[in-house]
Amino acid sequence: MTLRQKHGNDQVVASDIREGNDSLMESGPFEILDATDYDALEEVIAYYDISEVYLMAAMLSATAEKFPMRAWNLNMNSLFNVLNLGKEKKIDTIFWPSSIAVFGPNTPKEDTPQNTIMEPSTVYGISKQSGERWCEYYFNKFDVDVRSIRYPGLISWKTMPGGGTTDYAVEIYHKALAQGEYTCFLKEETALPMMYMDDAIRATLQLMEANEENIKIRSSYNLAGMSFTPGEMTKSIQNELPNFKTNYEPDFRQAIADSWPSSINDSNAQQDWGWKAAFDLEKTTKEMLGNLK
Ligand code: AKB
Repeated sequence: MTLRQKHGNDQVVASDIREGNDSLMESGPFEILDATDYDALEEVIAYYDISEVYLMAAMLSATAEKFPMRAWNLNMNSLFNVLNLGKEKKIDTIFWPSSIAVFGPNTPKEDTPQNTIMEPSTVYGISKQSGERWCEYYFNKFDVDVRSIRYPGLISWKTMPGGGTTDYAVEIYHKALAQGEYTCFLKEETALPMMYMDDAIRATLQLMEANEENIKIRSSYNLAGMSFTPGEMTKSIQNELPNFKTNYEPDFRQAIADSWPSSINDSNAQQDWGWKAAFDLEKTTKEMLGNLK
């Protein structure tokens, strides 16, 4: 939707394996498309004369643990399809999201640097780490202009979370308004890197609009927004809803969260393309509750 505002509704073709929400369907072209189907992708690219692709399809951390092979197929083969279209010069530029999930239990947890130990212990993390290697390989070998960001947990009021470990940070706002109480699947003190959707979109477009020579990292850029715990998020909601209460019942996702950083160092993104986050926890809570109400 932001790309449509910037470039015009008909300049941005949305797609998915099922129909999108009304505003997406009514505001511009939409294609039912399986990103793992190379021929179908190539056909849509040729039909609309597409020059730039944002490949957002992926199975996230929690669901991927349940369906490892389907996750690997989706996360890897959709990427190879798009990278190969870039190699054949059928498209000019690619955006592909990586994640904080590329980091693992041996990674420095605080202020995690851009280049460090990366031994992810989840299917999702392994697929994103592999994807980063392939992005850099296609850039070095075939001059494919692919750009990537390691998204923290993203928080939006427009879209329900999609099977990840940071999903609690969205669910909690819906439950706070609907029931005044939420049962969190992570421990109260589990600090994780997070970002409000507006910041994530602004960062993605800033990276894609940056001059090619400024893009020094062709695997994926660390990106920081904010870092907080479920306990801190509960306090920020209680500032608006004093009677709100969170219970804590950690499940299998706790082990995933424990293998991830608490905070991210994004000095490269700041230096190379001028990134600076705008949303902290307090501002995010006001935005989320304000819009969900
Ligand atoms: C997940 O929790 O799996 C995602 C992510 C951090 O990439 N939200």
